[in-house]
Amino acid sequence: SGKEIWPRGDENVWKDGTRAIDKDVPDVTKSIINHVNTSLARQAYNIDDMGAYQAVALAARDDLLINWNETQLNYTRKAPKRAYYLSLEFLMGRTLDNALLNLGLKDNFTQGVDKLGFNIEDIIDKERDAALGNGGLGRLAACYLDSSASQELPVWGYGLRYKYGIFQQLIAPDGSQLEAPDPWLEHSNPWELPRVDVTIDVRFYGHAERLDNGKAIWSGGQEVLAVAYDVMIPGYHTKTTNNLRLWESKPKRGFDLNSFNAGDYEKAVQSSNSAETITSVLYPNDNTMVGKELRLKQQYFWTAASLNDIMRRFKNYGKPITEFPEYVAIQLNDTHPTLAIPELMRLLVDEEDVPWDKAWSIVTSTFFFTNHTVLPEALEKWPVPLMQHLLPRHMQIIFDLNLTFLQAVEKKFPGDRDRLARMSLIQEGYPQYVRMANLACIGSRRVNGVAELHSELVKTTIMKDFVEFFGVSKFSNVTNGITPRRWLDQCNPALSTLITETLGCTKNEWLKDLYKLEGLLKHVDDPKFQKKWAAIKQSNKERLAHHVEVTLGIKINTKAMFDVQIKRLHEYKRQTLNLLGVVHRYLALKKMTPEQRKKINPRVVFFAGKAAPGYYIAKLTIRLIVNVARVINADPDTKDYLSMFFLPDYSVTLAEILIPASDLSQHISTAGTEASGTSNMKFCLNGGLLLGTVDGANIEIAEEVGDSNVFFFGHLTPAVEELRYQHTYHPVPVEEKCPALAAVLDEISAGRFGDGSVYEPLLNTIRQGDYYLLTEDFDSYIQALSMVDAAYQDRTEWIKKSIRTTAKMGKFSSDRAILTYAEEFWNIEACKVP
Ligand code: B1H
Repeated sequence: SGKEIWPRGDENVWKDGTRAIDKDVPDVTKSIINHVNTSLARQAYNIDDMGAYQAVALAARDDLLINWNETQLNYTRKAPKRAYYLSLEFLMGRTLDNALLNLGLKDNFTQGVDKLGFNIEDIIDKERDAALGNGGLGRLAACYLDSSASQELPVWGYGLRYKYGIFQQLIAPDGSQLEAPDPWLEHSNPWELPRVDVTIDVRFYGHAERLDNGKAIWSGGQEVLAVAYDVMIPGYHTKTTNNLRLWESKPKRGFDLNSFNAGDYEKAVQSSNSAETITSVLYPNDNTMVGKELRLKQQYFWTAASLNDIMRRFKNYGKPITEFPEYVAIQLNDTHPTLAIPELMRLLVDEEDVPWDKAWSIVTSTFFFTNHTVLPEALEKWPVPLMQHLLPRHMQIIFDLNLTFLQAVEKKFPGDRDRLARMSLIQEGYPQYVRMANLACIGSRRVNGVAELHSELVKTTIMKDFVEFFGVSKFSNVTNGITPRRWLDQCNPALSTLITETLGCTKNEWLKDLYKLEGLLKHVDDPKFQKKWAAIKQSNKERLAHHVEVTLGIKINTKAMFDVQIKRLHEYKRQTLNLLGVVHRYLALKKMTPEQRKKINPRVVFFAGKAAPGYYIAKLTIRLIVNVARVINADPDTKDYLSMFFLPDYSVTLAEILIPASDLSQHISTAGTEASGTSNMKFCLNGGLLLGTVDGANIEIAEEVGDSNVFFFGHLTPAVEELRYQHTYHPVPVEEKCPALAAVLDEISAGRFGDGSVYEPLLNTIRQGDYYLLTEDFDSYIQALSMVDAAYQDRTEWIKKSIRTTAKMGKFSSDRAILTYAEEFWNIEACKVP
């Protein structure tokens, strides 16, 4: 006791005890059995798959923890510049399989588990997804964490520990979507470490009293506690194991003793309820802003806790506060964490006594902002009265920043009042609104979009004035990427093995340098290789068919072409276009003679995806898909040639089954609306061909794989605005504009797939206004589908296209993307664990 030098006691005893024990198969079984007996208090005589999963997870976790500790200690010792990825969503999926593969222990665990009488895949299947995200934005954050750790970069994620992730989707007997809560934490979660000692006080409401030189005191209101939960993020074949810190909200005092003693029990518990509500649920909207007060509370709670934590860690470095940006870079994943900007100003000015201008220069050297959408309905703006009430000090800071900023704009563009109104952080009106994208832009060092086309659109539309003010060099592009560990090695192990055998390098080498896939090109014409390639696709299709048979009780023809569209339901993504295309095909098949039909390649169309619970048209689309599928699948004339399925409750785990099984995937958004898309990359990496519009990352995929290996259709982005104008001011009836589409709509209205009147609101979005331009693109879509049919007739040529596609996907590794952020924005380097 009283010993100042750490470690206490005998250093060698500590060191000897601190090493990974799960190495060979006997170590693995010993560790699993130990966890069965001690952590779970069970025995060989009463352990089922679920228990085995828990014990195996704990055994794997032991190894992760050793690495995690070493990594964090190393960061503390070397004190490198660190980057922080602030995201309200982390769509992680399952962890066990990924952890075993990254640790290089999958084989030993497979054998160990086998010796104990279990099957590793059954055990893996017991895990629930961590689904703390809506779609692409959340999954991108998860891929970036995997790549950061794999590249040994000192990067932490910060997010919220929602008690309920994205809702569970059920399909009612009438075909409508129902939502149920996702209680993912019901069974204990072995992948998180509660840090009851790491807590931060977060204030809401109260009042802000101005002092001189820009400072203020914020007091009163309500304080809640943020408690840290740490999630280990292992890199692939490296010791580096990074951290994802998720905050949970707790009441600061369990009971208000005054109210309690006065006999008002309910009031005493109420304050604790409202504190706990903050992190209770993920808002289920993708690409849409819903201005709920609780959502704003989530955003502040999370950014305040994260920034305070980051500040505390920076202070441990013992450097002067002015050097903050030399040690800290913070990436804002869309505008959701924009409050971090006024929050850092508040910390610096009010608590660290930094002069206002110096504080602003620290802030604007620290933050980086990624925009993920140009859709107007997704741009965040918050009512000033709401923000005033909830965050009075931050509202002051925003007004003060706005004044200085607009003065600078006025100086550069004298007398341009319209420009001032457009660029202001405040949108005038009753009420006024705070424009979060404007604030994120002026508070950040760099602003980027997520694919070439999207980044151009950011510069020419929503950020046009800001480009003119700051200069174009502040704005750039980082095309999204995906991790090839999860999205090839883990979800498609047979293909991964074939690739390794073929490339003549280790799996580790090509998974960390994905451009090596180009080595497959030499083998495109080798019939033996083609045969192996095709056999793997076939067995993945059978795996999917098996899954569908088990979950839906339906048998699928695995010789058919598997045509897949899986993504959040949204009008701009145009699932309706695909659906109407299927109906068109169905009607054509019905008109054929049995002889004619025999020449048709059978096709199975898969849909999956969730609709935001309040998005009426998206939910109606699901209902129509389900009911059209019922009719088509039951029709004896056509069912051998065309069938269609809506797979409920789309998730990361379901994607891992669907993607390797697809022959064709559809990414058919109205040009200019899908910022990037990332599943397009996943399908192509797994040798599925792409049918899409000239939008988002589809364009760059085509650039890589060559136009002859993708199927493009539809109008281009520059035409969209003009066409929309025509639809608004010079509408032409669908019957005239696109008779083929009109015929399809009429069949639906006439009740061919159940009561047509139910679907009128959906059909009317096309008949009137047609904002997403289905009538403009339908004919070329149908044409593209026949090109797909023609191409599929020549199976060898199709397989060659498939191989070429995989071979040219190197660019789309999230390692490339994260290294771009690290080198061009954050200025951080790899920090290797010795
Ligand atoms: C994307 C979102 C998004 N863009 C608001 N924007 C949300 C906006 O809960 N909210 O309020 C949630 C999500 N998500 C997606 O990001 C794009 O649509 C994709 O094209 C892109 O690939 C993905 C990752 O960059």
